[in-house]
Amino acid sequence: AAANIGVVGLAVMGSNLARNLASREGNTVAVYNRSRTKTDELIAEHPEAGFVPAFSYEEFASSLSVPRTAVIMVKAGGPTDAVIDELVRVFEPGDIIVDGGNALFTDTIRREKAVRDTGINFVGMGVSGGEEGALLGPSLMPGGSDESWVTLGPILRSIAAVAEGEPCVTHVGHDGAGHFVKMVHNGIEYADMQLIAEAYDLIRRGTGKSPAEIADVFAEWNRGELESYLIEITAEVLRQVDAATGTPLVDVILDQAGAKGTGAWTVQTALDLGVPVSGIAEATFARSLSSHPEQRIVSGVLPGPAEALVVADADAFVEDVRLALFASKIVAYSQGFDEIRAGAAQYGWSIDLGAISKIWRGGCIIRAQFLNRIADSYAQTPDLAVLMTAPYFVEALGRAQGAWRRIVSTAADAGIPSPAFSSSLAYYDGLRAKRLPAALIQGQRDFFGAHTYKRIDKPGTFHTLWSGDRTEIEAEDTH
Ligand code: NBP
Repeated sequence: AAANIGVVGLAVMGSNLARNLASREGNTVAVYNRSRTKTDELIAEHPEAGFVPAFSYEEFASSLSVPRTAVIMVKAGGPTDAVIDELVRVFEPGDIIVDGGNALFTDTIRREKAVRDTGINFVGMGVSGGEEGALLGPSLMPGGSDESWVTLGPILRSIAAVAEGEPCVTHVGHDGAGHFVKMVHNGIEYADMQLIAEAYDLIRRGTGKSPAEIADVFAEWNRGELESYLIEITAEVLRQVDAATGTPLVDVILDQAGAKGTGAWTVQTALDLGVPVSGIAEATFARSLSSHPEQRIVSGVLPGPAEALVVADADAFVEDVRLALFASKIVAYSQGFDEIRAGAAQYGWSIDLGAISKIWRGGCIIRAQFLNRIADSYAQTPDLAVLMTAPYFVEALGRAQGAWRRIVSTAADAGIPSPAFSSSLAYYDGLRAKRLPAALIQGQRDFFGAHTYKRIDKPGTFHTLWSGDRTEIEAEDTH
């Protein structure tokens, strides 16, 4: 038993995570992959890592010191179940199995329960930052038991990204909490990317700036309150020139966005929880719309506005777009944190929302300055019901809302789709509204289904006899 930690699954994520682990003082890493070639290659290419290779699950188990700790990095779904079954067969009570793949949190809840019955600990862990993060320092979101965290905590802290002196890892909560939070992270990432894409599109169509000029705009934004990895890489992508054609790369990339499904999971889960995550939903649907060429009517069948967009003052317009982006981004994060709060309540997890914002400051795709403001907000008011009502965000939204409204209405007038900008603004105004037309919906529901309604002026539940004399009666509160 020479190794203190093992990795199963040596594709790009697993091999990089294994190398990251091996580079830390005190770690000896056992490695196993279903097909032998990946193991052989890793060992040959990285002799400095001192890996302990195993070629069967039995050999893998016996190469690990007790309690055995192994991180699975294989394809999510069936492959993960297959590996868990094998590890459960060769591991013993007290050992720890960590799934670092992109599992759906309900699968993690199921697996944790099943594995727990054997006395082995199971930890579902969200890993963000892609292959580079896995190698150099990811943001890690482990769930699982308190007992496993005692062993795992120091190891994970040593390999995680560091932001402002703090490792980007925290024990998120029990069973599926880590994968839940990773899922929402990805949902927020979808919203952030869509918002940036809408900003780019508006600037390009509104001012006629070239992609390289817009790259300069994003580089400038990255020096202010929007500073983030996604803004930074946006500038890089916009500046890239296609070697074959000499045109901006963004102009030769097919405009159909792919997705691996975590955005959809975030939205599906939010629907189940009854949490409006409209920014994330619009971002997910915008990718779907883009990737259905047979439905995209580009031949002028559907009429658009007669007038093209004319922007009189390009600098003022760009600043308006920046503020609209910032405000919409606040909404997207606020909705995402709201979903985590609701998920925690539903599944009985105790999740420190401030700690989550801190572990996203480094290593992961949505890393941003802005997350410090979220951490500050939860430090001030831990049970904040709506993140964006914290003083910092109220000030920012107040400063941005005029520009936000101008941009959404300009986009609508010009026929430029801005689903994430406009739905975020609608959400914002929905939260602000003193009275919502939900009252009318309750009236309609009572009319066709006797679903009853409550009144603003007295307690109780009521029904109007719509098909009778239309008097109101007091009703049982059954709906
Ligand atoms: P893949 O998701 O491409 O999975 C390939 C690995 O799964 C190989 O090691 C393969 O072994 C193994 N595997 C399969 Br497929 N079926 C197996 C089975 N039945 N038993 C044992 N092993 C099996 O690898 P990846 O891109 O490195 O991602 C690993 C995990 O990390 C995934 O869950 C992914 O969603 C997650 N993740 C990825 C990223 C990213 O940026 N790529 C970021 C965060 C998380 P073989 O070599 O024998 O075929």
